Amino acid sequence: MPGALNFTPISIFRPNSGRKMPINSFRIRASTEISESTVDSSSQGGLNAGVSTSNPNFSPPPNFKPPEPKRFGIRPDRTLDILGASLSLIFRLGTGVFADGYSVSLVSKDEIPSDQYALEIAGFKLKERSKLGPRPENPIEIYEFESLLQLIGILTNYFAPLASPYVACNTLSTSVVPSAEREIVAVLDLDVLYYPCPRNGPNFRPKAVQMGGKKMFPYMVDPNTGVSMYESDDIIKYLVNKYGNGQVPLLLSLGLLTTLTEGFAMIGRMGRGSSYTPAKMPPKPLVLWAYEGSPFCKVAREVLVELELPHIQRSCARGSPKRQDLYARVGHFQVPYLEDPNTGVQMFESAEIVDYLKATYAL
Ligand SMILES: N[C@@H](CCC(=O)N[C@@H](CS)C(=O)NCC(=O)O)C(=O)O
Repeated sequence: MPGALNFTPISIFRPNSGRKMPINSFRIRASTEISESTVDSSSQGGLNAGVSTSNPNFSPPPNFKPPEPKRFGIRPDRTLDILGASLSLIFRLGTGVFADGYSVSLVSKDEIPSDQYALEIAGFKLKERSKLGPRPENPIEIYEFESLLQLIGILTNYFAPLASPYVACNTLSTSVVPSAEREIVAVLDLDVLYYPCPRNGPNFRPKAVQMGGKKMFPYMVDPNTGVSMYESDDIIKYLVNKYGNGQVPLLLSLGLLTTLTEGFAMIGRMGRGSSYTPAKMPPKPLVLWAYEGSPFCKVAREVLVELELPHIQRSCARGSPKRQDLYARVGHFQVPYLEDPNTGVQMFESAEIVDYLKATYAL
């Protein structure tokens, strides 16, 4: 049966101003320098490297058993967390939920073979597509953390001159808005090696300062080109020019409105993912299949950041072809999905992922 319903979302993209990459971006040697310190370099560069191996120094909690996946299910003790994390869906109008050029049609069940991923709704299946740009060979590397305080600081700086005419006027951009760059990563369907830099984090925060020369986050390194830079705005423009169609999503280019809506979206999480919880540093980055728009993924990722655990995010927003990769491998698609090459654990379910990470790594 042909598509009973076709839906292409209203374009939230608009051409950017055509500005090239910022001229003040500079080049550094990326991954090799980082790997010297804490993370096993052999695990970098290959996304699936070491996923099924484990390290004798790291083991899952006693009697650990991966939980059964429950799609869209919320563990009762986590309801408030998921509701809080869902605020971004409202304030950010779904930015970070759909991959670039997303379109969908509702088709009959037998139009999509059972070995192909497709979400089933009321006896129909969703046929989802996207139009993606050139793919980077190695994951982009980003040093960052969630910072509600940082955002409050930006807004205070912005509004202070309105209250006092004697204070110099500030301009506002999405420059250091922490979640903006995560949204573009989902839209462009990029895999990213995150180096979390929570407040008081002893490892990657000083490393980023050493590499880039400034105590500022996010800080991005593209090991494919050797380019590195600060400032969400510049990172976003660089990524859409290099790995997208050159157009910055409208909701990421609205200046004050972007900052305000990102801020409101973060309020629901009350500063989670911003401060360091002492933890063991594993030799290999964990792998999290996730995307920014998912509240379930958000709560899992926050804990990775708090514990300062380096992780590769395999982005798989709606329309991502990587959904099929996970489906083919595991026989089920659901995110978040965690692969820990340090213990050999592979698991679904956000609440249990949070418990697992704390039990395995927190000191
Ligand atoms: N009980 C799961 C729910 C996870 C979930 O339902 N995730 C959604 C994304 S927000 C998903 O993977 N949906 C499957 C699909 O879109 O095909 C958890 O807490 O992790």
